[in-house]
Amino acid sequence: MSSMTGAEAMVRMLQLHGVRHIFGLCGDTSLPFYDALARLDHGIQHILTRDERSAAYMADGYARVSGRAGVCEGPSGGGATYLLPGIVEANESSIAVLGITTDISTTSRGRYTLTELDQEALYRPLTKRTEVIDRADRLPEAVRRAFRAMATGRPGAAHLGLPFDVQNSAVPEHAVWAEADLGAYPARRARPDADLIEQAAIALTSASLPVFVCGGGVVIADAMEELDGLASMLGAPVATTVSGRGSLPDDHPLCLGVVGSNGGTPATREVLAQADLVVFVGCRAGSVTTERWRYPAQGTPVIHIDADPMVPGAIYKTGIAIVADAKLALRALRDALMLPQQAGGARLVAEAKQKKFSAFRELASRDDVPILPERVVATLNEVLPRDATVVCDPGTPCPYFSAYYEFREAGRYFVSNRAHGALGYSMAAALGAHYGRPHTKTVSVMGDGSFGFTAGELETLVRLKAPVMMVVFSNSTYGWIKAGQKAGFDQRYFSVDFSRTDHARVAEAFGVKAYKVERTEQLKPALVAAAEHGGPALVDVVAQPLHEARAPVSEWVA
Ligand SMILES: Cc1ncc(C[n+]2csc(CCOP(=O)(O)OP(=O)(O)O)c2C)c(N)n1
Repeated sequence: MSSMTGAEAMVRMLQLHGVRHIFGLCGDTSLPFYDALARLDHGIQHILTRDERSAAYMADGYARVSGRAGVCEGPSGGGATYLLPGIVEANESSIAVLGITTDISTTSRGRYTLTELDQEALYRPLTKRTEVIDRADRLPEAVRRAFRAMATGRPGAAHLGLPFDVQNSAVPEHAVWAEADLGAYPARRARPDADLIEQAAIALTSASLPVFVCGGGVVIADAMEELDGLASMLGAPVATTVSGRGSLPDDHPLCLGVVGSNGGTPATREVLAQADLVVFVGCRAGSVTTERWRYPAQGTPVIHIDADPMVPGAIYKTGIAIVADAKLALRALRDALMLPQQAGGARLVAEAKQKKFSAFRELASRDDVPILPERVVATLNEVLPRDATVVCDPGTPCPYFSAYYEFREAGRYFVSNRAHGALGYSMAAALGAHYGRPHTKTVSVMGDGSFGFTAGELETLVRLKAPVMMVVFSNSTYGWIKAGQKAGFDQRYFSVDFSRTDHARVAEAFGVKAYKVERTEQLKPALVAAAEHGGPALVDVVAQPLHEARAPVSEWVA
């Protein structure tokens, strides 16, 4: 019987699932795995990172824009703990990410071996599936289980632990096979119940103003066309969560934009408040989207479509709960509707947008120093190509780009880590997104707090010559928290300010093309030059601090 090593089998199993990129960082327990990657012919590019947190964010960014599982890896001990933030973000955001951590030998357990920890216990609450592979002959089925867990039902993250001795043990070749459909997600989609679709179609036809609230699930399920068809037939406004941006293009007459406390505005909230039927699609209706469960008001009739059976009914009394894939459910609903309705959504959407954008445009036209965030968003919107992907960190970027950046394509062109909102996500996620969609422009927008978390990856961007553009809102404070102290704690500012860093000079020292912008007349030329630069480029914008800005944020505590 012919065989290969566990490390070789892992490489082959990834290859068979269509993996083309692995983001990771080396360690002693990973040596056999790295050696297999070095020796075998597999077509997988290994992207060496400077921090495992970044590796996981890269895998996440890659998976979000490509619809394929993202893979990251790190060694035992510190590598396993550093990979966690990205794994949990992906899991809670329903993104298929596989984290591989190598581990000490099974025979060294319990002997105070350097880096020993219970990896399964560590990853269990944070993933759909975790497994430390104790027997090499079971490695292929463990990898298949991980891909099945990531791609089916509600997608999410999985973890595999790969002990050192297992990497060197024999795996029979006949066990090494994969079901290639599991490399993309969602796979094996659940169809909706026909009776519930009929009931929902009746409810939609009877409502005078149905309003959709779409979460990330619509784009994940690639249900944009079906949503457009259904909403257009009804004349119903389509609101989204932050992660749901791209469910419709922003210039669609029914696209209301973001609702909720982070990126929602009074004008978008007013439309939602008028709904006599709310249809949540691929959306958890969590604290941010519903402004702490207040909009829509409790008691509003609700239809909820979600792949996860635990979601509908969690927050709102739900008349019709459809547990199914968003694409299949929306298509079935559209087919079940007999005649086009006219809910007048387009007029309401146009009025709301007029209100929302008139205040924005006034601020965006000002030449204030420090530069207003509105000016940065508006100028980037002018400068970037229509299919650019914008990856935003928390702080100033997320609410501003959620509310005001106009994405003209349907699909995943806006990426933000909305499950946990950890600082320092966007630079790495943007690099991953670049590999997921290499022929379009990718932009990371961060606060200076986030820059401090992730600056080491500037070297990665330079080494890879990745044409990722970065914009830093430099305000020398953890502005979001300062804004919370202003709004809820009587302006008792405590331990939120830090000193100003010259981010452009830091970036230059790494070899990044960089621009420092302090006045509005410098802004557009710098953004144009950075966007056109063929390698990594950073624009450091000295910006109005968030606590002084008119941010589209209704609650600073989510
Ligand atoms: C890892 C992590 N720690 C703490 C927080 C809490 N937090 C949310 S926003 C924020 C401030 C962000 O500061 P910065 O990146 O400078 O952006 P600004 O708000 O100033 O625009 C902090 C500390 C977080 N989101 N992530």
